[in-house]
Amino acid sequence: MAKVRAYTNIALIKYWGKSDLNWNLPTSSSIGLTLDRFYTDTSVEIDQFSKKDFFQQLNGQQIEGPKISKIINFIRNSCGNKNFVKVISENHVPTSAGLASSASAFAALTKAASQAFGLELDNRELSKIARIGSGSASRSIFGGFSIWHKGQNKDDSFAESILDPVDFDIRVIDILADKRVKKISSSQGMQLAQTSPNYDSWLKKNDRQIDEMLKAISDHDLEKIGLIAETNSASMHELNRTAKVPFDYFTENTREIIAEVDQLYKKGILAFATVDAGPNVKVITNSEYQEKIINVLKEYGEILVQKPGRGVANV
Ligand code: 2P0
Repeated sequence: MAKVRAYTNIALIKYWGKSDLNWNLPTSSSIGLTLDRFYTDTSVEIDQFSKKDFFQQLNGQQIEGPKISKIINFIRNSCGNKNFVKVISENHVPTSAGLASSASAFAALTKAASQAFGLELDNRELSKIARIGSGSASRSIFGGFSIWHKGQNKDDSFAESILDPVDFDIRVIDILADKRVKKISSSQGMQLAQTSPNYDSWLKKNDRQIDEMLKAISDHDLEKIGLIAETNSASMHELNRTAKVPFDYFTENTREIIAEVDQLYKKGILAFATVDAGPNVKVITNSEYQEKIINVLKEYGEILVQKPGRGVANV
């Protein structure tokens, strides 16, 4: 039996579109930062006597059966072992608050399943398999900053480490202002966004921002990292508003919190807002400014502060 823990990651340069639905190939490369508070523990055990796979989610959250099967079948086929497995998974991610658990869930499942089947895969190979379950999971294989290269085909779309451990001061503050589950899943949202007339120009801008972000990380320049991430997030949400069927993850709270973050930055506080496929804002900052930011934003909801986290590992 193999048991693995993987953490969630936040996208600084977002993945927001697919070029191949079956292999989950993205239209652009993306950059993430793995964090240290939310994680998934998954165990996989070969059951020689079972006639089918068994999946269990310990904390009552929904099981994404077809996607789990896709990963298990891929690993089973690649090692020629026909046995069935028992998968037990526990998410320590507040999914009801719109925080994504799929990145940590599929990263943990991929490493645990490959170990259970006796495969010794490096992190690059693991990231390709995790990607099939959920794109952002490819980045959660790694700790700290990582990049998921879009690639051309299923074999060269992988993630790799940029900087781990992170040797400078960076914090991500989650404001859990809106606890409703998102109405439009990431996969649906991306498909709609790809109908925007601005999609091609968004892709070109993303390519430029990848290079700018890599430089900002290598320079340890928190302000540049924050400014690029903020612009990148804003343009992802603008795409959604210009889709053929327009939609918006933002709520009134989202807009108010972003306005507060802008005001803080104008007062000289390093604070930058980024929003994923839900209404909740995450603020990029450092330990020097975190208390000032929390003081302003705590009226909007529960606050959680995260630091850079580790890549997949056995527990
Ligand atoms: C990201 N998101 O880069 C982007 C930014 C949300 C906004 O990847 O369809 O669960 O399973 O590959 O990875 C969340 O979507 O999507 C996501 P699928 P995933 O983190």
